[in-house]
Amino acid sequence: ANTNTPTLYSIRMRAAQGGPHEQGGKHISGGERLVQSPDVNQAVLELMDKASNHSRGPFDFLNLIVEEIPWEELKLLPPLPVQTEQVASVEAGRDLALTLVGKCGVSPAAGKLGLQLIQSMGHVRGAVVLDAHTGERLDDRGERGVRVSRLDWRPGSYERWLDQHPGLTNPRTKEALALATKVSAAPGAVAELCWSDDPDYVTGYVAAPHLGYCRITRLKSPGEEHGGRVFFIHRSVDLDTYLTFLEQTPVWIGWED
Ligand code: WAQ
Ligand code: MG
Ligand code: MG
Ligand code: MG
Repeated sequence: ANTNTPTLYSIRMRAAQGGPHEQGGKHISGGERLVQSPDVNQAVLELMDKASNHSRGPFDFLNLIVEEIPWEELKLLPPLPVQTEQVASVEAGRDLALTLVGKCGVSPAAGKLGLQLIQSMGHVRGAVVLDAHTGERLDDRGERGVRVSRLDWRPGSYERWLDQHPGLTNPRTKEALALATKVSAAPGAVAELCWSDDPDYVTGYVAAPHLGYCRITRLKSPGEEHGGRVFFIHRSVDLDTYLTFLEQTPVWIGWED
C-alpha cells in the first residue's frame, strides 16, 4: 500500500438501550465522521464519548462501522450562514419555525405536519422526508428514518469558522451546521426542521439553501425526549438520487486553505 497518501474513512456510530435499534431498542445516540487515517482513533474515541453518559440514558448496544471512502468522491461545501432568533416560549419558537419554512416554500399544511411529526418522534434515529407541498412522507425507511452520513468538517475549517462565530462553541452546533449544510445541498432540498431528542437541549433550527442556518432558542420544553428532523423536498426530485446524496456522497464542510 502507498503509505504517503492518507486514506479517507467514514465512521458511523449508533447506540441504543433495550437491544439493537432493529430489535426495538430505544435510540440513545448516533454520530458520523469522515476523517483521514491518522485521525481515525481519535474520532472513534470521540464517538464513544458522545454515546457514553448520554442524557437519554445508558446504551446496551453500540454499532460502529469504519469504511474506506475513495478521495475522488469527496465534495467540499462551505457552511451555511448562521443566525440566532431568541424566542420567549416554545409556542413562539414553533410559530417562527412555521413562518420560516413557509418562506422557503413549504406549504402551511406540510409545515404543521412536520412539526407534529417531530413532536411525536421518540426513537427514530434518522430523519423523515416530506413532500414540501402536501406533507406526504416520501421515504420508505420507516422506524429507522434516513440517516445522513459521510460528512465532517474539513481539517482546520471548523477552527476558522469558530474565529468568526466566537459565541457558538457548542459541539451540537458544530455537528448540526455540518449536517444542515449537506442536507441543504441535496437535489430538491426545500427546508429542514430540527430539534434534539436529548431532554437537556431545547435550541433547534430551520435551515434551507437561501435562508441559511437559523437557530431558534426554544423549540421544546426542557425534559422533553421527543425530537427529530424533517427534510422537506420537491416532489419532482428523484428519491433515489436524493437519498444516495445524503447517505453516500462524502462531503467535507469548509474551505480550501
Ligand atoms: N441523519 C439524519 N437524522 C439525524 C442524524 C443524521 N445524521 N442525526 C440525528 N438525526 C435525527 C434523529 O432523529 C435524532 O434523534 C434527531 O435528529 C436529533 O438529533 O444550537 O442535537 O443529535 O445550533 O439530538 C440543534 C443544534 C441540535 C442547534 C440538534 O440533535 C444549535 C441535535 P440530535
Ligand atoms: Mg444523536
Ligand atoms: Mg447528532
Ligand atoms: Mg439526540
